[in-house]
Amino acid sequence: MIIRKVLARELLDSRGNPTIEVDVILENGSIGRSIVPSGASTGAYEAAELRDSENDRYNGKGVLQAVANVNTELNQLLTGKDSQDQNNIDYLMIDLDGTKNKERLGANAILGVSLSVAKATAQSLEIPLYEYFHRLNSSDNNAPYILPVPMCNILNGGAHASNSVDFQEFMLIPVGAESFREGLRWVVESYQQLKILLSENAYDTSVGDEGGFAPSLKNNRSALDLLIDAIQVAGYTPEKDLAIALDPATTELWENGKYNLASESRLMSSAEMIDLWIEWCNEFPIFSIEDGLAEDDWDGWQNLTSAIGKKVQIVGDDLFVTNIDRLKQGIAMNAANSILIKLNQVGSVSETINAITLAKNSGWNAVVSHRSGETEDTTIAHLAVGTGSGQIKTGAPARTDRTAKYNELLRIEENLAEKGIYPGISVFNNYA
Ligand code: 2PG
Ligand code: MG
Repeated sequence: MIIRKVLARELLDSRGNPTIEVDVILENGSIGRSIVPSGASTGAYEAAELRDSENDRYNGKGVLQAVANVNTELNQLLTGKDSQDQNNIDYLMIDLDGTKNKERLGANAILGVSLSVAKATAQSLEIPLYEYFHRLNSSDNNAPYILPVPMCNILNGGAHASNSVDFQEFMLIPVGAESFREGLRWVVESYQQLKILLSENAYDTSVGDEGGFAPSLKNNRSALDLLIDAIQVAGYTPEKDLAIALDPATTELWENGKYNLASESRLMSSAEMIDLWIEWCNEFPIFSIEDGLAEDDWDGWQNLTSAIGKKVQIVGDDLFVTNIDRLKQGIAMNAANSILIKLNQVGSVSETINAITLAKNSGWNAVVSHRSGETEDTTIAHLAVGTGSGQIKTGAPARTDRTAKYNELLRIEENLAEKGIYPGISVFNNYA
């Protein structure tokens, strides 16, 4: 399957910021197309997103240089290459870029090509993308297909909203459902009830970047009370049916060695932050905490994991940035027990799959994730199923940039029928 042409264009993400779309066209006429997402609460160790910062189009956020890099250097590099050799293609691009964090050509440019090569190949093989990822991920074609348990962000704060809530994401996980479809419905019904509860209590029902409601609450903890109420009013049982996951994204709160909870005028040490998570986990059915500590607070991560890592999923996002070297360090240090997986944090399909494989082989969980700036692209739904990661985090069950992924998972579940397994609570067995 020979690559005929690679070309890119600039279009928009869900925040109205420019992003890059890449088409890969094969000699046999197959086409792969993908759009790259973009974060707001980005980690310092992420691969570099190339933006045209020196010119004032789109306030310096244009991606014309990244587009040009695809249309010239990457097109030249890959024309005539075999699209089925994903690893070779990814590493050819990484070598041509020549920097540690893909800053020369841009991780956005490289990832767009990498994804579209995989999609064009899947189309050429006449198989769904999730099946192609399954082949790339595993030598065993009979390995089961696992639908991801969704973590749905129904209340937004932090860098994703302009309300008073310091912590970024309050999510529901349908651990007790029998299927993805059923679990998603439970979340949707709770999300709708949350809106009613907010209006009844005279809170704002506008939404944040990921489609969750973004009310200004009296303190951070009230978000948890509201989630529990919403679950119950919707007719479900907290913990048994729907558990809670948090992404407080505390790198954003880290200032001079302290965590600044501005809405509560509290400056907290790492130890105090850990105490807060322990207290909340004792009081609420919180099964997962992502970025409970900042990206450089390695001691804090070790302390948190040794305190509650046997019963709570401790997920590193900014800490690991889908980077296998940082993940190795985290595993060696017992600094967490799970990793968040974002394709654009590392910038290629092969490196992403390598990180998932290392996590799984080390007994860690891997949660495939969207970015806060998203598009209609549904690749991560296929990645989650194809790699059997077992979990996906892709925002509220509202707004097309978020529901596009959930809807794709509904189609995939239907397509897989009895070949697809919804793992439910069992993804948390390591921490039971
Ligand atoms: C996160 C993500 C996605 P962003 O912190 O996990 O929810 O946010 O894309 O802004 O980094
Ligand atoms: Mg995060």
